[in-house]
Amino acid sequence: MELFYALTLIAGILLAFLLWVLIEASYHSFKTKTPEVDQPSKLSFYNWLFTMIENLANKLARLGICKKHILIRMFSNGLIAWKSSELLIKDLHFGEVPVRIYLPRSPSASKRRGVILFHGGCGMYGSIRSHERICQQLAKKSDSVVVSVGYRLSPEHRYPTQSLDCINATIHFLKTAENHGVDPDRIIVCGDSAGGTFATATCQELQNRTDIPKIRAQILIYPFVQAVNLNLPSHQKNASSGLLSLERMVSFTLMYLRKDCSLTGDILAGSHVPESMRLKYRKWIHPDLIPEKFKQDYKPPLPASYIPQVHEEMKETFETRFSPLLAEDDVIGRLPDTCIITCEHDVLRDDGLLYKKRLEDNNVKVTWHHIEDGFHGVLCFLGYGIFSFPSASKIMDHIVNFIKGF
Ligand SMILES: *[C@@H]1O[C@H](CO)[C@@H](O)[C@H](O)[C@H]1NC(C)=O
Ligand SMILES: *[C@@H]1O[C@H](CO)[C@@H](O)[C@H](O)[C@H]1NC(C)=O
Ligand SMILES: CC(=O)N[C@H]1CO[C@H](CO)[C@@H](O)[C@@H]1O
Repeated sequence: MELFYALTLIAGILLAFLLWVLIEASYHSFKTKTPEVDQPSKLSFYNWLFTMIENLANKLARLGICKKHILIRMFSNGLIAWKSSELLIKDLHFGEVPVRIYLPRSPSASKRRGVILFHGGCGMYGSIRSHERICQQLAKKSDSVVVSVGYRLSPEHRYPTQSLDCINATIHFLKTAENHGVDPDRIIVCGDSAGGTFATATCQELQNRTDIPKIRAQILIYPFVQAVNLNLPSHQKNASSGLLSLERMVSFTLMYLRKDCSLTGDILAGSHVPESMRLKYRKWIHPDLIPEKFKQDYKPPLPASYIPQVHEEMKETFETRFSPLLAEDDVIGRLPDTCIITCEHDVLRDDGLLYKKRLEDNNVKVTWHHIEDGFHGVLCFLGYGIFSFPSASKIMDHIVNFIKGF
């Protein structure tokens, strides 16, 4: 009998706890605006769900039950996907790095293209599993061999382990492509969000290597490319819409670098950037470089007060591995043909626009698609049927068309 009472009590406490989390999450999500995306109520629901999980994760972390990123990681992995019968799917290691390779089963007269994909998730979330549907569709629709890279995640593995794993896996693929029926001269790197950062950082770092084939092209889907200015028009306008609010982005960035989240306010204000750097990077990162049609309602922010300790703490954000937009012109100009996807409802929209401009100014061939009703992270819903969004399929079609050009 006593056991019964004890169990009821525990169940009661758990229920009350869940209810409390639910109410608090709903309160928060009512404060956020719903953008004019395709299917806004669906996005609101996901935003509510994500906020709820984040709150629960925060509470469990405070109670010392489990670290915050563990629960969010479980959520970001999504549901297990069916394996397509048109593909041969194998788990391998490229060097030390776990990868999953997707090989079309249909015979091919010649060697196929290869696509190496780095999943997004701020370097802390996402996995081979979270991008299973994306990779399967990519392999089938573009008739290419796709390699999904399971790089090690932060905070367990400190920055820049993620980049290094991506680079190592890419080198391995370039060297052993023929073993997988892939033409080593037709290998394309691809990534969404932070995966886009790793993709372009990989292209930058490998550009002068003469011992491996050259990367043929890069596909950057709403990439993160700089943390110098977090007051660009897209940061300002969409600060609290979609799944990635500006605050969430900055706090994830801090968690990724294993810094104290209390720095969020200072970073948002730009206190980590000394005046000399602000002037140096003005020619690459400035609202003046954003086309007029993307700047309605933009208000120049108040000048930030520079705090040397914050700069010291945030030094990594000025490395090109972290902010590839800060690479010099001679590096940018050597990058391969590029496809950039930007979404209108995305705090990182202007990162994509500024990187596009830099590439074009340095004579790199750029194919750009802007998804008017898209939001950050939308591609991760691909393949979930009625739970997905039309703009996810649009992005897939654009990248498949781009890949088919090689
Ligand atoms: C990357 O590859 C090099 C050379 O094969 C190896 O020495 C290094 O340990 C690898 N690094 C990682 C992070 O796996
Ligand atoms: C590649 O070589 C060029 C020419 O020497 C140089 O300007 C550029 O900085 C090099 N890129 C990297 C990533 O080292
Ligand atoms: C919710 C919100 O404000 N969304 C806006 C994001 O930014 C674009 C333009 O920069 C607007 O069109 C959206 O309405």
